[in-house]
Amino acid sequence: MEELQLSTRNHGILLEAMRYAITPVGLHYLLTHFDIPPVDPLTWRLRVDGNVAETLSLSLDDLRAMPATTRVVTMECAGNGRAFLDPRPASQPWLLEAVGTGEWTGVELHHVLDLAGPRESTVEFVLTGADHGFDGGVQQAYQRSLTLEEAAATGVMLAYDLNGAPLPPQHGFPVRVVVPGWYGMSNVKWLTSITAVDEHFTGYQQAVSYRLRHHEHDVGEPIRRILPRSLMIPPGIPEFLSRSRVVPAGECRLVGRAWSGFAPIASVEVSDDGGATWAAAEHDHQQVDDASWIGWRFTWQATPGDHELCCRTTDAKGNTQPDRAQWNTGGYTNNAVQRVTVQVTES
Ligand SMILES: Nc1nc2c(c(=O)[nH]1)N[C@H]1C(S)=C(S)[C@@H](COP(=O)(O)O)O[C@H]1N2
Ligand SMILES: [Mo]
Repeated sequence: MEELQLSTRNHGILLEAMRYAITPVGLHYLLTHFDIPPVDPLTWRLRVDGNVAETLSLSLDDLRAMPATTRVVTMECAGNGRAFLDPRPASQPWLLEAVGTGEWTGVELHHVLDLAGPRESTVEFVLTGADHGFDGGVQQAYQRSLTLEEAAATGVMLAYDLNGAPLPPQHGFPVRVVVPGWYGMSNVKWLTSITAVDEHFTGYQQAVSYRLRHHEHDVGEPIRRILPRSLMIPPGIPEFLSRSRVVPAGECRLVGRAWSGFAPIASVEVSDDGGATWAAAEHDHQQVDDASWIGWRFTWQATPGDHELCCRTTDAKGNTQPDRAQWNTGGYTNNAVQRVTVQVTES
C-alpha cells in the first residue's frame, strides 16, 4: 500500500513520450516527498541570508528583472530503476520512467549570490523549499545544499519558467533550483530561502538520504551526477495488463534517448538477444544543450519468435551501463540496461 500511495502521486514519463525532444509538461515525471505547498506569488519572497554581507528579500518580479538564461535539461530521479532491485528498498517504486527534459528559464544562481555577497568563510548554501513533512522519522523542510563551487557553476539557476510558461504548482511554482547534469534531488522546488553557512550542511536530504550505501551502517558516498542511461520507446503494440509488446516480422524502427551527467554520449548499442550480442545504433551528434538527452535510432530486422531487446550507452568519459543492477540500501542510481520483451509475429 505504501508503494501504491507513492506511485499514484509521483508519476513517470510514458516511454512513448520520449518521441518529444522536450517533454510536454504534463508528461514530465514528478517526485514530491511531502505535499505541494500553497504559495501566493504576490507575497512570495526569496530570502537570501546567513553568512552574507547583505540579507536579501527578492520578489518574483525582482528575479524576472535579472539576466535570464534558458537551458534544455534532462532531469532524472536518483531512484529511477529502484523497482528492479531485490530486495526492493521501500520508497517510490520507479521502473524506468523517472525522467523528463524541460526547457527551463530563470536567473543563474551566482547573480543572486553576488548581490548578497557571501562572506569569505562561506562553504555552502542551504536551499530550502516551502514544503514540510517527516522523512526517516525527522520533521523537516525539504532542503539541499550546494558548495560555493557547485553553486557558482554556469547553468545552475533559479528557474521560474518551464517550456515557456510559468512553472506549474507540481514542478515548484514560483521558483525552483535547476542543477544541470545532477540527479533530481538537487533541484529544490518551491524555493523560499538560500542561506550561506560556514560549515557543511547535515540536513536529512543531504547527509542521511541520497547517499550510496551498501549496507545499513555504511557511511556511503553522496549522489550527485546522473550516470549514463539509454531508453528505447517500446516498439509495436502493448498488451493491456502485462504491457508486453507484439511486433510484426520485418523491418522495425527502434528509437530512443540517451543521456549522461558526466560527458557527451559517445555510443548507443542495441541487442535483440538479451545482451549476448550488440550492434551500434545511430545517434545525434549535436546536443541542443550539454545537459540534454540526445535521440538515437536503429533499424531492427525482426524475425518471428520471442526476443529480449536491450539498449546501452557509453559517454565520452567511458562511463557505461551495467548488465545487471548493483544493489544499495536506498535503491539509487540503478542504470542497468533496459530490457523489453517482444513477441514477433509472422506479418
Ligand atoms: N522542495 C522539494 N524539492 C524537490 C523535491 C521535493 O520533494 N521537495 N523532490 C526532489 C526530487 S527527489 C526530484 S527527483 C525532483 C523531481 O522534480 P519534478 O517533480 O519537477 O520532476 O525534485 C526534487 N526537488
Ligand atoms: Mo528523486
